[in-house]
Amino acid sequence: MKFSRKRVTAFAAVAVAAALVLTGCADTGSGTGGDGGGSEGGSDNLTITFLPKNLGNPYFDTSSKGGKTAVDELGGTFAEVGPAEATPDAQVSYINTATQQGVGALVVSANDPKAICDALNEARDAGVKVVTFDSDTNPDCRDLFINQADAEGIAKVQVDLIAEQIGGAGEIAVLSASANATNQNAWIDLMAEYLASDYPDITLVETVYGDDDDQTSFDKTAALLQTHPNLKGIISPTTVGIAAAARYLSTSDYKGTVALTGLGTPNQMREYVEDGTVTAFALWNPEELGYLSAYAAAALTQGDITGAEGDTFEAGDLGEYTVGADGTVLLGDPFEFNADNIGDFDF
Ligand code: RAM
Repeated sequence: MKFSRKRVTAFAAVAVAAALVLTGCADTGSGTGGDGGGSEGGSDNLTITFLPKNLGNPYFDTSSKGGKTAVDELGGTFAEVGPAEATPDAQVSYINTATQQGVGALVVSANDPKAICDALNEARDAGVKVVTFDSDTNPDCRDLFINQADAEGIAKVQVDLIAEQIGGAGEIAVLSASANATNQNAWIDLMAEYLASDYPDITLVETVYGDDDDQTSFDKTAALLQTHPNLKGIISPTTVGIAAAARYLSTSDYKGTVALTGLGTPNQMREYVEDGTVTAFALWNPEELGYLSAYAAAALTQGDITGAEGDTFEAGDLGEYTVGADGTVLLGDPFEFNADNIGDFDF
C-alpha cells in the first residue's frame, strides 16, 4: 500500500503499518528491500539495532515499534538495546557490543553530543552505518540525523501554547530531560530567543533537569513550585517530564492555576487533558520517526545513499525522502494535541 507522504496522512500511514504488524500481515518476506546488489559499497547487512536514550520510556518504545515494522518490511533483523538511565556515556558499552557483533547499522538517540562520538566513530571504522534520530550527536560522528521536526518549530509551538495558557505574561520555568541532551538544549535555547523577541512580558525564571526519570521529574516539579511562588506555567519539552509534572499538578492545589505544556505522548497525557490539568501540548509521531530512521539506515547499509545532501531514498509507506544540509532528514511538522483530538491517537 502506498500513502501520500505529507503530514496529513502520515499518522494514518503508521497506524496502518502498525495494524499490519498486529495482525501478523507485515511483509517480512524475502527480499533485501533494495536491488539486492549491495551497490556502491553497501553491505546489504540489514541487522539494525536501535539504541534509545534509555529503556522504559513509552516514547522510545513507540519509536522502536516503528523501527521494527520497517526492518520487518525489509526482511532484516531488528534489535533494541539501551541503558536504564539517560546519562552521557551510558550508551558507550552498547555501541561497542553492537560493533563487535557486526551489525549493519546503529540507530541512536544521543544523551550527549560528544560523549559517545569515539565509540560511534570506531563503529563506523568497522563498517557500521550510524543514524542518529531524535537527539543528535556532533555531525562528524554519524552518517545521518533523522530530525523529528524543525527545531524552531518545536520551540515555537511550546512557547505559543504556554503564552496562550497564561495570558501572555508572568513567570514560567522549564522542566527538561538530562542536562546534556542535544535535542532539549537546542529547543530551550530557541525558546529563550523566541520569548525574548515575541513575549517580553513572560520571564523564564529557571530551567531544571529531571533526567528523563519519572521520579526525579516529579520531585523537580514540586521544588520548582516551592521555589517560585508566582510561577504561572511550566514547559516540559520531554515526554517523561511532562507526564510526571502533570501527575504532580493533578493532585495538588496548583491544578488549574499553574499551566503545563510541552512535548508529550497522547496516551500518557490523556487523563490529564481529561481532568483539566493540561489543555494542550505537542509532539510528532515517534512511531513514524523510528520507521523513517530504520529505512534510512537500510538505505545506507545497502549503498543506496551515502548521507550526502540531495540523496533520496524510499521510506516504505511514508514515501520518498531527501537528505538535506548537514546530513539531516526532516520527518515533518510538530502536531498539537488537545481535548478535541486526543481521542484520535493511540501511542
Ligand atoms: C523524551 C526524550 C526524547 C524527546 C521526547 C520529546 O521522550 O527526551 O528525546 O524527543 O521526550
